[in-house]
Amino acid sequence: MEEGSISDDPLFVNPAARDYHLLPISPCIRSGWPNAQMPEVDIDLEPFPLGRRPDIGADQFVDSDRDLMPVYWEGKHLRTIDALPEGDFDSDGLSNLDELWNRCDPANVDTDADGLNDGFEVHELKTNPNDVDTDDDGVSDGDELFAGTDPLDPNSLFRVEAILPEQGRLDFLITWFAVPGGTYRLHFSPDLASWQPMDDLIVADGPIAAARFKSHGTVHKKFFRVEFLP
Ligand SMILES: [Ca+2]
Ligand SMILES: [Ca+2]
Ligand SMILES: [Ca+2]
Ligand SMILES: [Ca+2]
Repeated sequence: MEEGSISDDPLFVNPAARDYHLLPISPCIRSGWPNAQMPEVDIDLEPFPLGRRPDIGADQFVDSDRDLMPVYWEGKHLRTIDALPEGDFDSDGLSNLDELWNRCDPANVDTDADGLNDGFEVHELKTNPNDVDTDDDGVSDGDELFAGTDPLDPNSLFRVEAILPEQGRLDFLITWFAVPGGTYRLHFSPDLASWQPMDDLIVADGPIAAARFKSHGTVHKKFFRVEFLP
């Protein structure tokens, strides 16, 4: 590998949000070619260093108060460079420094807008505070918490499992993935526009719950949905 080049993850602050600044542990820091022709300032108008190797790329990691939070990041999010790493500017339970490590916004209590505070996601739920659906199963972390499913397990989610016709398609048995002990209600619609809740509440006694729908032969199309009652 040529001097001044690396093949490691450059560890940008938040590439998903197009923030290509360097994290404090980025391998780019002080790995630039020492004799490179450098511009006078980087993307934050901070000067390139004199007398030492520069950082690779368009950002020079500058942390003049040595609190591990780069100066540009403190200025951009906290409007000061005097924020303390152990402080919690937005009072969301996640320290300013941990906001940086977790690619969060230190001035926003719920960076990924899934209804759960950054600190609660990191410290309690162990979900990614910068990913609305940590296990990529199509249901947000917040909705999974609400429905009682595991936001870290893509096989654990609240959805209908099967709709089984009975009695020559007059009746149907609807089954869904449930939380044992959870309470549910089946809704029926002939047209996906008007929905009719069934009278009976169903309490799941295992991971699969079921309800039977009797149409008495009066409707042709049938749609179902299941409501979770917290
Ligand atoms: Ca915080
Ligand atoms: Ca935050
Ligand atoms: Ca969140
Ligand atoms: Ca999920």
